[in-house]
This record gives sequence, structure tokens and C-alpha cells, in this order.
Amino acid sequence: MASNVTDPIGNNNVTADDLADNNTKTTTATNDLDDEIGTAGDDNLQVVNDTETSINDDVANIMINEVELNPPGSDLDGEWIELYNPVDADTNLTNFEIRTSFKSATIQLPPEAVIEANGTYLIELDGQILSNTAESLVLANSSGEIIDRTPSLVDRSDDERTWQRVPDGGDEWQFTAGTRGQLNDPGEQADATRSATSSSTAQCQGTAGCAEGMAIRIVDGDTLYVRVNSTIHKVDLALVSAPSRMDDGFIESTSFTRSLCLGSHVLIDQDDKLLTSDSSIIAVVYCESANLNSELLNNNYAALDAGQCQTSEFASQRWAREYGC
Ligand SMILES: [Ca+2]
Ligand SMILES: [Ca+2]
Ligand SMILES: [Ca+2]
Ligand SMILES: [Ca+2]
Repeated sequence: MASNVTDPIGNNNVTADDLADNNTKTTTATNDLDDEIGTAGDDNLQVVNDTETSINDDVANIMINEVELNPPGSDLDGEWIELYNPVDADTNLTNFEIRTSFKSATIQLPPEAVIEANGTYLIELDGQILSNTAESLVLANSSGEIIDRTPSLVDRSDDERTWQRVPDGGDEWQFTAGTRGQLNDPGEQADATRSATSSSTAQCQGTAGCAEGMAIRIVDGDTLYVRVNSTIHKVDLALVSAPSRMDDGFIESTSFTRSLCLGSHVLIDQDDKLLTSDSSIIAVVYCESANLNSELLNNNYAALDAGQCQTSEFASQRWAREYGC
């Protein structure tokens, strides 16, 4: 894959092709980790929405907006997917389908399906279809053309939180309190003219270094080595403090980061305000598009490093604020 050591403008995104390749590997590797209940098919679907008239057929902009892989308690009959329509017109979803990577299931939308202007459309899944450890979804239109895809998603938290675009229709995915069938961030919707072909994956913010590489060694929960082309960088996570070697929780925290990141494609978003400590880069790290910094906090494998809240570029991100910045 193409990758640069640094990109001062911060446009160095994970590509859809990268994700597709990685998803294939991840799916195979984790086949035995997920429960095998239920099968996919037309009857696995129940739709909550009503039909409207005056329907737009320009369907290119519809996107997958929120996904609940791991609902609280049993996942059976509890998983759901939310679509979002950024366009100012009701849109017909006839013959649209969602394809899942883990079970290669196809979820067909019913012929009368319509998504309202600037609204959402909720698809409740019967059975258990979505993997909690390696799932990605694509949305195909009535011609079978893929018009949107999610990053590779991991949800080991058995609670109300979900993966969702914040703001609605934007490119950034966050793992946060679910808003089932409702807008994720009603205050701030993304530009409705966003191109449907832009990839819906993690990306850098700010102006400091941005690099893609592979995680080759995990030191502890919040420290890892990443190879970018032929250079190896030591990376410390911004705003996050995981147990050190002698501390309780070291093994669990390190294992978590290892399982999420080791050997994976990672994106390093260097902190604009806290560039380095000793020889390390301070950064937010995305492993297959999962934000490792917030995942560690969400799963209680690390604590917020509140001392960095005053200075870190990322202190204003939602996950950092949720944990006390
Ligand atoms: Ca669950
Ligand atoms: Ca959940
Ligand atoms: Ca699941
Ligand atoms: Ca929502």
C-alpha cells in the first residue's frame, strides 16, 4: 500500500482497498471468536420507517451512519444498522442491500423502503449476523453498485454504545452512546454535498505528522512500534495511560492492544501540541480504523492522562471529553 512517512497536510487516509484486504485476513483469523447463531437472509430484517411520496432517485449519497454490533446482553435479535440521507429529498431504497464481511450475509431492503430527507432509516436484524470482533459493511444500490462502506469495526463492549459517524454523514467514526434511529449529532450535520465516493475511514486531523504503517511490536497498552516504509517509530498514545510492566492490569491492557493492533495496518495522527516525549511520537493511533486511545479507555484498560488535557490537540475530541478532559 502507498504510505508516506509524514504528510504535513494530514490527508494520508486509509484507502478502501486497504480495508478490503485487511478485512479478509481479519475475518478468517477470528472466525472462531464469534458466536454462530442465526443465519442471514431476507427474513432477517424488519424495517422501522414509513413510506413517503415525492421520492428522489438520486441515491448516490445514502450512507451507513451507525452500527450496533454488540447490543447489551444477548446479541440475538438485537443488532441494528442505521442509514443516513444527507440530501434534502426523500429517497427510494428499493433493492438496496447491505453486505456483511464476517458472515458474507446480504441484507435486502424491502421494495417500499424510503429514507426521508436528512433523516435516518433503521434496519433491525433478526438472529445474530454482525461480528463483534471484525466486521465491516458495504451498502449497495439497486444497480449493485457499492455506494458506501464502513471501516473495519470492533465492539467488545456489551453496552449501549455504538459505532457512528459524528457528525451525521461525516467521515469520522466514533464509539459512543447509541442514537438508534435518531440523528447522531443533531446540532451539526455534515455538508450534504459530500462526495459519495470519499472513503469512510479514519483520517488525521491537524497539521503535525500523519503516517500509515504496520504495528510490529507492542510494548504495553499505550506504547507500540510502527514500521512506516523502512523506518520504525516508537509511538506513545496521547491522553491515555495504561499500566506499566510492574503494575496491575499490565498483561490485560497489553493483550488488548496486541489483539487490536499487532500486525495490523495503523494510522498515526501525531499530536500537534505534544509532538514527542524522549524518542517517541505522541499520537492518536487507529488500528484498522479503531481509535486505540479511546478503545483502551472504553474497555477500562487505561486511564485518561488528565495532565495532557490542557495541551493535547485531541483534548476536545468527544472521547477525551467523556473521560474528563
Ligand atoms: Ca452483546
Ligand atoms: Ca453496543
Ligand atoms: Ca454481534
Ligand atoms: Ca443514530
